[in-house]
Amino acid sequence: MERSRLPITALLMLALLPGVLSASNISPTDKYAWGHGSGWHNYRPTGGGVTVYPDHLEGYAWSENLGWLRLGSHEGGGTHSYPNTSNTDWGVNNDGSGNLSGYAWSHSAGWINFSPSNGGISIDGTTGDFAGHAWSENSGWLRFKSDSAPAYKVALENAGEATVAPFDFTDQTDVALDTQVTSNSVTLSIAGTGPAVLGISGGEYQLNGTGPWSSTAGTAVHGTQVRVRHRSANNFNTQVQTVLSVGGENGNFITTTVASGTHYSGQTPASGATASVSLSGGGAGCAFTNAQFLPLSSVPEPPPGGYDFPHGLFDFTAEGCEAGGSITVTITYDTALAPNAEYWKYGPTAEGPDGLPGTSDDGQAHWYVIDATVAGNSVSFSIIDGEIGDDDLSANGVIVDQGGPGVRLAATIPTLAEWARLLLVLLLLMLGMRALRGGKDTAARC
Ligand SMILES: [Ca+2]
Ligand SMILES: [Ca+2]
Ligand SMILES: [Ca+2]
Repeated sequence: MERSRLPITALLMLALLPGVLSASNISPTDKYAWGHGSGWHNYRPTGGGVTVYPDHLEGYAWSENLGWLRLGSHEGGGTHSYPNTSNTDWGVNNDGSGNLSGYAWSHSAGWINFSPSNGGISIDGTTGDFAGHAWSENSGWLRFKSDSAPAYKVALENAGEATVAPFDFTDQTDVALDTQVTSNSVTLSIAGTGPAVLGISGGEYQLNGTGPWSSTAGTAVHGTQVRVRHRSANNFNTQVQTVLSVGGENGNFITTTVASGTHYSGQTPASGATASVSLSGGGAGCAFTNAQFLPLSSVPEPPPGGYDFPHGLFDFTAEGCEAGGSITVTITYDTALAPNAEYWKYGPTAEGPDGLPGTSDDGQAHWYVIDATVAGNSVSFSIIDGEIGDDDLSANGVIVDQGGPGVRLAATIPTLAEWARLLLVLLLLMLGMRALRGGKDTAARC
């Protein structure tokens, strides 16, 4: 770099007092370096101040004897690196581990080299302390730390803490149900010397596009790329959110599933096996807007005794149907249904539990059976909008239902031991009756 061409431009820049400056991250107390030929150098002076970024330094220090020292030609923070090849791109760089290099400029002292032969400046990643010597061509060595009296140093404020720039992930809509969805990748901007602590809820994260996916805490440094993923909801128009926290900043990733569909599959609550459901009829736009398998406990009344519900209940809402139209729902389970299975529903009916119109229980919810066809693993039933089986009791293009196949349990068959006990009781009864008859005979003879 041709140093001889530099001073004029630099002089012009230094002729102006520092203008709008980003807040210095130098300690308000540990802010002095010492120059044998130039006295104290204040790295956080009033009206100036130096800011250390993970890749560069910028801002102004003040020397009583030399005036303003500028740490780099760039201002405004962000990501920056000084090539130090011309009179417009000079400054002090940070290699990300606290090792400084490049040139600062002082009108009085000329170029100040931060990585000279036999010297050099580094910032401790834990304590934030600067250490070492820089070299000024006009005023000699500048020392940044001394432990002997008078002890002094330049140090970072809040060393070890990281300041993370706000970030977010792009949310996604109309995603498929129950599917792994991966977010866009975000490059983290982190100031400060320490790594930022990273945490996640509701998903997993991956660093730099190749590492393992993790759901436990970790750390990130400036420039780390991160993306997150989660499984989308297994219902229509339903959100799932992942929140990634990095050093106190949160970014969220929200997916919303498609609004409706005529097919659904999910795990049944009783067995955990997957069952699939399809809807047909009801007109072109008629589709599930809610679909889920639920346990029996999801309804407020237990099902009738003597029935087993091996697959729990299927709960759905179909919308966009023709008013008064008929839909057919077919549920296919992983195993064959008992041939005597009936499709039980829990919900309100026009006539209520007593089955009679015009009585006080009309419209009340209860358990009842609707017509259904059982074939192998499948059960199929039809519901007319507003008729029996439609919980909203209204021909409004919406059909609401929850129910499931109930299988009548076989009557209990006595075991062999129970049979033996029954025979014994019968025998005793017979003997008792004979004894009674014998007594009567005796009495008659007397
Ligand atoms: Ca977001
Ligand atoms: Ca009634
Ligand atoms: Ca309806």
